[in-house]
This record gives sequence, structure tokens and C-alpha cells, in this order.
Amino acid sequence: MKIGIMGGTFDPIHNAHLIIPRCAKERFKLDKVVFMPGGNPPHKPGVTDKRLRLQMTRLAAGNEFDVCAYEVEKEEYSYTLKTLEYLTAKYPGNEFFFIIGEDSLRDITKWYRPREILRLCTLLVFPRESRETLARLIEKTKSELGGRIFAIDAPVFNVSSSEIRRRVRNGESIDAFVPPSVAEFIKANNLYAEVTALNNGEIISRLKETLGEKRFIHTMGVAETARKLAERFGADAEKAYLAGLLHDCAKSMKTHEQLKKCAELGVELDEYSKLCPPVIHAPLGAETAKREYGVSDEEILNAIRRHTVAGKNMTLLDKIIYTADMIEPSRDFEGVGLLRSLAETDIEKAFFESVKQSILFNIKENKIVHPASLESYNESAPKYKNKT
Ligand code: DND
Repeated sequence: MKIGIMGGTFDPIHNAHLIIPRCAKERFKLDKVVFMPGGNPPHKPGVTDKRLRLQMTRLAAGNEFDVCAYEVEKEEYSYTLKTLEYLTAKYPGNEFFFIIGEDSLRDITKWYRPREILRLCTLLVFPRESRETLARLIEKTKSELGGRIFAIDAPVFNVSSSEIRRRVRNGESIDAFVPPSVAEFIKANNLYAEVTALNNGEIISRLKETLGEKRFIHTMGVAETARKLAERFGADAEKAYLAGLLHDCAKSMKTHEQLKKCAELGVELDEYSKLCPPVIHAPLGAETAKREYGVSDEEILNAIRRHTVAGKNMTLLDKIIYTADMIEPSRDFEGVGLLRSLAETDIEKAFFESVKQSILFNIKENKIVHPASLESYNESAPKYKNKT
């Protein structure tokens, strides 16, 4: 059998994702096409919950296509090579065709072991920019990686998941871009709508009621500063603003209340966090943002989760929230001027110095230094060794 695999994050699935396998099936005489939603895509942090994406994929596929939950059921990163190894072992004697768009092919050299992927399947590629650019890209990729790569001869179909998310956020219709069942699902589950101005307004009113005056002023300062840093350094400014707004949303509770709520909500605390109560509001804040403020974006939730102790492999958004929390206008401590001036031009250095100052402060006060902060410091320190 000739089996097409249509892999994707599908956040959300849209009409191009359906047209592409239809064209591929017809032109390459495939026996069937299976949709493979990615559970934990290595290249896209902060995507919508995998089960919701799987459900949308199933709705869109209807009776026309199969949907395989293999990647969704795994906890590890969804590497295409691993999926193809699984499929070829489980269904021997079949020929596999992996179906992607031109933009995916452009990135494929950065995927996990692309040469081996091309040994296990034929790539079928749908144009995204133009037929001509795709033809050139296919030649270039074949000369770099070898293997069988073919263009699906079809016109460009200009729709993207990010455009759909943008439209939902702005209250615009998505009916022309996704199947009706997917549009209904997005609406029913309130997906992609959390960063609208109205929701931000509601969040601000609620924070005003729950946080004390000083913390509310600090929170607004962090949100505004995070937005500016995101604009300056190329992160998503709306996500930064929302993460800034909610970073301290669980901080007004007393420690015993925070611990009780962590237990109720299943927020796991490591041994150091238990010894160091001021950090608890970060993981609890992420869970509160999710459950009480309706935030589903993992990128935002992670930035909230990591804003007190930092850690290894911080994303740009994580670093922005951490730094904004240190430098927002109402902060006044020795050293804040240096952090503010670094944050004008270099977010990496501003973040590194912020972590360093925080560690030094804790040491000076004989307080526990969470190992995640040290890991974060150690990760960047070699870059700045012997440099002021
Ligand atoms: P995306 O996140 O780009 O999917 O992932 C596509 C596939 O690449 C998935 O199976 C991933 O697991 C795999 N991947 C990516 C990165 C690294 C690795 C694997 C690795 O193993 O290291 P989207 O939901 O955004 O889109 C699905 C597909 O549809 C993509 O190939 C995209 O290019 C294509 N597409 C269009 N093509 C033409 N015109 C349009 C399109 N909209 C989406 N309008």
C-alpha cells in the first residue's frame, strides 16, 4: 500500500491541511492518507493542549482520512524520524509518503536526522510561496540530503494556523478557513481567544480586586515593560503582556493557603521550593492562570511558572518576563539601573545579570538559592567570563 502521512501541529487544523493530502492522494495515487498530529512538537513550544488539537484533527478528517494518535500519546518530543521508524516497523511492506508544505521543507535540514527520514519515506511537498521557489528548493534539498522529494503540482493556498488564531483573537470570522465542525469546536472551547483586549480588561479588573495596591502597580509595570521588551527583541508582545499581567496572580495568598491550593490543584513542588515559600506563587500562578483566567498557551504559562527561579533553556519570553519583573518602573534597588540599561540593547545579558543579582541577594541574606537559578546562571556564565 502507498500510505501518505500528513504530519502537523494543527493548531488549529485548517482547509489547506485538507486540500494538501487530497491533492497528494490524487496525483501520487496514494491508497490512503493518515493525519498525524504532533503531541510535543520540538520546534513549537507553547502550543494548544495536544488532546484538543487531536480532537480538532478528528473533526476535520471526518470519514475522509484516518487520524493516528501515536505522537499525541507519547510524552517525548514528536520527531518525524521516530514516527516513521514506528510506522515502518509496525506496517512492513508498505511505502510511506510524508506530506509537508514548502516552509517545512525549507526547515528540514534542522529537523532530527533528516537524511534518515529520507531513507524511510518519499517527501511530497505542497507549494507555499510559488511553484518556482518550491522547484528550486527541492533541487537544493535533494543535493544536500539525497532521497526522493516531489512537488505536489498545485496552486498556492494562502491560509495559515497563525492567521486563524489572529482572526479569532480579533473576533473576525474563520468560517472560510476551517471546516464548520472545527470553527464550532474552537468557539465552544474558547480557544485562541485569551489575549483579546476585552479579556485583558477583565483580567486587570480582577487583579485590581485581588492584589494589594502596591502589587497591582508592580503587575501593571511588569506587563507594560514585558510588552516593550518583546517589541524590542522580537517576541510576541501580546503574550508578553498577558504573562506579565498574570505572573503574580497567585501571590496575594498566604503561604499556607498557597500550599493548600497547590495540593488541591496537583501542583507539584520540589524540595527547594518548599523550603523557600516566596517561589511557590510561580508554579501556582501558572496553574491559576490556566484554570481561573482561561489561559491555555503553554508558552505564557511556562513564562509565569519560571519567573521566580529561572532555569535552564529559558525561552526568549521566559527571559523577558523574568527581566521585566526585575526592572519594571516601581522597582528600586541597588543595581536596577544597570539591569535597565542592559535591557535597552541586550536581553540575554540583562537576563543573566538579573539572575546573578537575585542569587547574590539571596546569598547575602543567607537565603536558599534554588538550584534552577544556579543552572540558569551556569548556562550563561561562560559567555560572559572576564567581561563586565
Ligand atoms: P508543523 O508544525 O509545521 O505543522 O509540522 C509539520 C510536520 O513537521 C510535523 O509532522 C512535525 O512533526 C514535523 N517536524 C517539524 C519540525 C521538526 C521535526 C519534525 C523533527 O522531526 O525534528 P503545521 O500544523 O504548521 O502544518 C502542517 C503542514 O502543512 C506543514 O508541513 C506545513 O508546511 C503545511 N501547510 C501548508 N502548506 C502549504 N500551504 C499552506 C499550508 N499550511 C500549512 N497554506
